[in-house]
Parts: sequence; structure tokens; C-alpha cells
Amino acid sequence: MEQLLNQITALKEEITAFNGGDAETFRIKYLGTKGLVKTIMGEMKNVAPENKKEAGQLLNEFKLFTEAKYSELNEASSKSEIGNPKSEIDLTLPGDNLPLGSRHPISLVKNRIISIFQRLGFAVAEGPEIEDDFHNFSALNLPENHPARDMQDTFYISQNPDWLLRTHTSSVQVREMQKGKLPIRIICPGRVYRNETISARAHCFFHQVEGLYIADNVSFADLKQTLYFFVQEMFGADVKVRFRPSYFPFTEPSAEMDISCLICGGTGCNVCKHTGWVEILGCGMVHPNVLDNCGIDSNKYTGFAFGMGIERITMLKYQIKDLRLFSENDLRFLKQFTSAV
Ligand code: 2U9
Repeated sequence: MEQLLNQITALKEEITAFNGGDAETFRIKYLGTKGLVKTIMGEMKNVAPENKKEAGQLLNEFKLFTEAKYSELNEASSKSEIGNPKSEIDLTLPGDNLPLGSRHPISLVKNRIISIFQRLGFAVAEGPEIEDDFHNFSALNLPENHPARDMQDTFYISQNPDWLLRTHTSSVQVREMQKGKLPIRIICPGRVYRNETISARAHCFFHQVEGLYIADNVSFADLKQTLYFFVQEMFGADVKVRFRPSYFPFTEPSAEMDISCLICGGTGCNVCKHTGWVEILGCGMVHPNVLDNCGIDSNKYTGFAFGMGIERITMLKYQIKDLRLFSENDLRFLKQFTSAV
């Protein structure tokens, strides 16, 4: 018993004076599976039965003493990482850079288009991508068997012959008109679907922004000035525009708008097929049948509408030659675009 007491006293002194290494060295030497605390605990078997209780208490107290010293060393070593040249952690190093993503070019251009029209008082409206025949076709002066339906090869949904993937965002405008609140001044951005063979110039889905303005006395002059403002803001003050007569079932009269070629400035190049002009959108005055189909009195109100493909605008803006790049998710392509459109 006395021998045990002497051993404990000697070890306590040694531990108090310990400065021979870090906390881990201490743990291995005293508290590890082959450490001195374990060894001295083994001495219990040599203690006489009448002293066992007292020896047990002494050993326990010694173990707690050793563990307290270990915690103390641990705490001291974590504090000393800062400014400690021996520390394995260099807290003065700059942090790791988190890779920041960038917006998709289609989103950048979409947001730019939205902000231009918002300045003219247009609100953003959205609607479902799965539509019914009425909102996508019939309301828009495209009755069943109308040949113009073939202009937009449609994905139908097999569960119900009335359901389809919208071929344009015009169905959103129809839904807004049905609400019956006038005037209406909205733009409708969104994804649309057409059953086309995928190539550099076509895909089975793309993105549109369509616009609609219905009020008293809306004229073709309003349409021209609105779109002229858009083009100037989007492509710069030097860009020229021209309107060509066209046909759409939902507008009458209808037109397509071209801008002077951004590449050659109008002198002729491959991009504009040597015409000096590139087409960017379709537009027109909303057909009276469409107003009536949606519950708006065509004798009282007039309106204009327009539609553009965001991919097309983006390709012109950034000189991108292949539509497939937008959906391949190749980071080498996507990383090139910043928010500065
Ligand atoms: C309502 C009434 C009329 C929207 C219009 C176009 C002309 C047009 C195309 C441009 C390229 C579609 O993305 S594209 O393939 N769009 O030419 N869109 S007028 O007319 C409407 C819309 C809604 C109620």
C-alpha cells in the first residue's frame, strides 16, 4: 500500500511538471491502453484485501487528476495554433475560394428583355406549360383542322387528347384576357415545346417572350414605337429596324420585324445572308376573333401583340452559331457569360 502511495505521488509530480510534448504524446504516455494509469491500476491485485477500498479511491482520484491535465493541455494547444510557427494549421492563409456559378445566357437575356419592357409599364405574367387545346389553339383563332396548326408541330399528352405541351406562351395571354381586367399590359416569358428534329437551328423546346397590350385606342403606331424602343435598348442606338407584312392567325394585320445586321452593320455578310437584315420577332394587332373568344369586346378595345424567341436574340447578341450549345451544359460554354449584357 505504501509502495502504491509513493508511486502515485511520484507520477503526480511528473505529470504536474509535464511539458515534454503535445497533448497527444501525453495521452499515449499516461492514458493510452498501455499507458501508466492502466499499469498502476494493475497494482490493485497486489494490495491486501483490507486496503483495497482506500487504494481504489486513491487510484480513481489519480485517474481524474491525469485526465484533467490532459484537458488542460488540449485546450492550451488549440489556443496556441494562432501565430504559432510550429502549428500544423496556418490560420494566416487566405480561405478557399468557393467556385461561384454564373447565370445561363438565356436567363441573362430573358431578364434584360423583362427589365426593358417593365420600364414601359409591362408586368410579367406566367402560366402552365401543360395546356389545353382551347388556350393554346382555339382561343387564338386556330380552330381544329386549321392548317396553321401544322406550323407548330405539337407534343400531345397521351392520357387526354385535349392536353398538350404549349407551343407558345400566347396561352398565358389568353388566361389573362379571360380574367376580364382591362387594360392589359403584360409580357409572358417561358419555355415552349415543338416537335422538331434537333439541329443547330431547331430544338424540341425553346424560350419565348411574348407581349400583349390591350386598352382603348391601341394602334399599330404604339406597337412600332414600343418595339423600336425595345430594339434600341437591347442592341444599341445605331440599330435600324424594318417591318415586313406577314401572317399569323392571331393577329391582323401582322408583321415581322428585322434589325440591321449586328455583324456587318447592314453591308451584307454570312449571318444576314447578304441581305443586311436579320429577323428578330413577329407582331401585329390582336385579331378581333381572339378578343371575342377571350370575352373582350372587339368593338370597344384594340390591342397589339408580339412574340420573340429568346434563343434567337441571344444568338444574335453573342454571335452563337449552334442552338444545341444552350442545352448541352458544357461549362466551357456556360462560363463565358457574365451579367453584363
Ligand atoms: C394573343 C394574341 C396574339 C403573339 C405573336 C408572334 C406574332 C410571332 C413568333 C416569333 C418567333 C414565335 O418564338 S417564335 O417562333 N411569334 O411571330 N407572336 S404575334 O400574338 C398574340 C399572342 C397572344 C392573345
